[in-house]
Amino acid sequence: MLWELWEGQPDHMASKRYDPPASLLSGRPPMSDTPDSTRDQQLLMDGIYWYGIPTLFRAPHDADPSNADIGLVGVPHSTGNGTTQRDQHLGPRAVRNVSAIGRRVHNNFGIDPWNACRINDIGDVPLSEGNNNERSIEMITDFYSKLDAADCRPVSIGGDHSITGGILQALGGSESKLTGGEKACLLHFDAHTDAFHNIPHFMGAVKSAAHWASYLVTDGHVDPEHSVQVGIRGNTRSLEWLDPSYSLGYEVIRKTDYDDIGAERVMEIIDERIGDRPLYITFDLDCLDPTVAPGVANIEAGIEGFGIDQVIELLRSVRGKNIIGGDVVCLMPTVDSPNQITSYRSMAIMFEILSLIADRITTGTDP
Ligand SMILES: [Mn+2]
Repeated sequence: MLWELWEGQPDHMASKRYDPPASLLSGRPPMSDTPDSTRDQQLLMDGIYWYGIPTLFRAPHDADPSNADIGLVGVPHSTGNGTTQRDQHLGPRAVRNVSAIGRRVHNNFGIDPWNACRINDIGDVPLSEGNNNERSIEMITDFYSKLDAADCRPVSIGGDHSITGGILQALGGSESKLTGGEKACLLHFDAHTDAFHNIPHFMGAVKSAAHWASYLVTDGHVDPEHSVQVGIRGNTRSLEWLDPSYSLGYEVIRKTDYDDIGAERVMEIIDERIGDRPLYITFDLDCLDPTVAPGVANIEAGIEGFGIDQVIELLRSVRGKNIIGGDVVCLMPTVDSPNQITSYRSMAIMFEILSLIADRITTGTDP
């Protein structure tokens, strides 16, 4: 099929090197100014994942957050997990390798996010002390403070879930520009609550992947009363494992609750809970069923997880809300299937989140 496309191209395809237009570097290719053949060539090549420089979604790389409305960021961090599931720092590179194919329009919203606003690949957070989790969380916070100061909304790929703690220490609370000094509300997709505070550390990691949803509340960065944890499931070590979430004030919708009450009611709860407060979306891939997303850390196999359509529906239900950013975490490329399906799932979720933000910017309701 692809070969037929090439066969049908004029001779110059065979004789000329493909030169991406300089305009691609700005992220705004002037399609209408170019001959159709050049445009088609560009679209063809840009959609091939193995071609070219593997930035996230083939977005222009620009480390200055003041040049972007939405900043795509990699957070190659894995020592916050506390267990031996340490390959999560390979997540950003794995998504970079496939995400060119995700540079698409959003048919459901009827928008082209890439032309609706400025979306750049800001790069990876440099974590030169990666084996020191606490220092790394500080460095993540410093990095995102610069995005917050520049009104740049981050959509990030981790990394283990401890990165969300570092990110929201910058994005939520009295110092935050993106929230206007308010705490952030969370829409938290996960098989686990990550709200443990009855133990001081998780195998040495203090601001760990198991603690972030707790200390962000007690330190004043997250508003639990207007946040929702959804998709929680699994056979746990303690029958009281949800108590920390309840005592902090979170709404918890287990996967079995979702099955019982249905998607419509869940979306109503999310809407009522969050309203139009500043919202941050954090998406742990382990909320998906292992057959849907096999390459995750801390896999939960005993209860069926979400399908991809179910989480996409829930994500789209917050369309129009004031989303200050989001992340996708816990990708384990080293245990993914050979066709890298979990990296593609990560790309798909990132695309939904960035499209939600671009849609709000496009419709002019962004504050
Ligand atoms: Mn989890």
